[in-house]
Amino acid sequence: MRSGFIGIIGRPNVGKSTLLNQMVGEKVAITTDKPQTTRNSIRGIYTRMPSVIDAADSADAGTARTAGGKIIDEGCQMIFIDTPGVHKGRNKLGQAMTEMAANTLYEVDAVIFIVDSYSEKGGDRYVFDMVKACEAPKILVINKIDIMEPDEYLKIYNLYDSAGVFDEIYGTSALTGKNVPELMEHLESMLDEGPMYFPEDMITDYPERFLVTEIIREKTLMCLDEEVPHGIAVEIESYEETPKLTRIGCVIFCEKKSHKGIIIGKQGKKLKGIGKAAREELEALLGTKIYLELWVKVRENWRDSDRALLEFGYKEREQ
Ligand SMILES: Nc1nc2c(ncn2[C@@H]2O[C@H](COP(=O)(O)OP(=O)(O)OP(=O)(O)O)[C@@H](O)[C@H]2O)c(=O)[nH]1
Ligand SMILES: [Mg+2]
Repeated sequence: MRSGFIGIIGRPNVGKSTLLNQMVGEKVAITTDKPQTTRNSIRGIYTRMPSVIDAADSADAGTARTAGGKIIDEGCQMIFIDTPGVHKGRNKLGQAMTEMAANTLYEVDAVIFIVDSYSEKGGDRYVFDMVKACEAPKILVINKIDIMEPDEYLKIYNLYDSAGVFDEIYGTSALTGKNVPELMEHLESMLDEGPMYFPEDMITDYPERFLVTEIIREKTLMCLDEEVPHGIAVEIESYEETPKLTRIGCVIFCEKKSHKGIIIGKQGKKLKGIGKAAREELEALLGTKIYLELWVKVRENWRDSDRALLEFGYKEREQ
């Protein structure tokens, strides 16, 4: 089987997490229209088991055989690593996020650099230089072709093609799936023979509790505008599993008192909506009935607090 780790890197909001979900075929990472949604490196696993046909069905002898059968597909496991959007961090959270993305580049067998618009300088240039410096083979993905003018696509293509850094360039729509199978086929061809790192039915390696806080954060971000989303974090206060029901209590943190009011909404309506949407999705994803209780608390400037970053899982403890 071919196997390996593939990093997905780019500026915020270009569609990294949407592409990850499309390639894995399940929702592994949350996605929103707000930049800087992803705050951790998130692994999504695609596995295609080897397939063998019976000796009895195999007409031509002498070809590659396993015990009694002819291999028709040697199988593949690709572990995709979605990363936080690279940006100029104005606080410790932003710096930790960009660091996480940069570190991923050094632990993968291939890199997908993803862009969604034409820009020669600024942030795209910065990420491009990061990607260029890493040793793994690289693919450029020009995403959102479903809403991109052909002229812009061509400009992006020419800009990066002339750089001579990428093995291949794909135009995709991570949203509709256009050209994603072709991209995956190419990625597979870039990987060497390797072990199966994860069991066949595993699509991610993060714990259920992480999924819970992420889904709540997604639903919260979705109903907020502008400044508020960046200061949102979700923490589990209680988690109790019984055979019939999982009871979960979570705190949504924000940075300002005025934000708290916005999240709760008139007569608590907004918070209720967040809770309902999160509960419904979690019940579907976890396959169990859920009782979800949410509170909103203010924690000023938590994005500049090392302690808060550790507590919320946005920074790893130094060894
Ligand atoms: N039209 C269109 N929209 C897309 C496509 N891919 C992603 N989007 C949208 O772009 C927005 C951002 O997508 P994400 O997948 O969250 O982007 P990201 O790069 O992971 O963003 P960060 O985690 O913030 O760095 C969402 O609203 C997606 O629905 C695409 O191919 N076409
Ligand atoms: Mg993302």
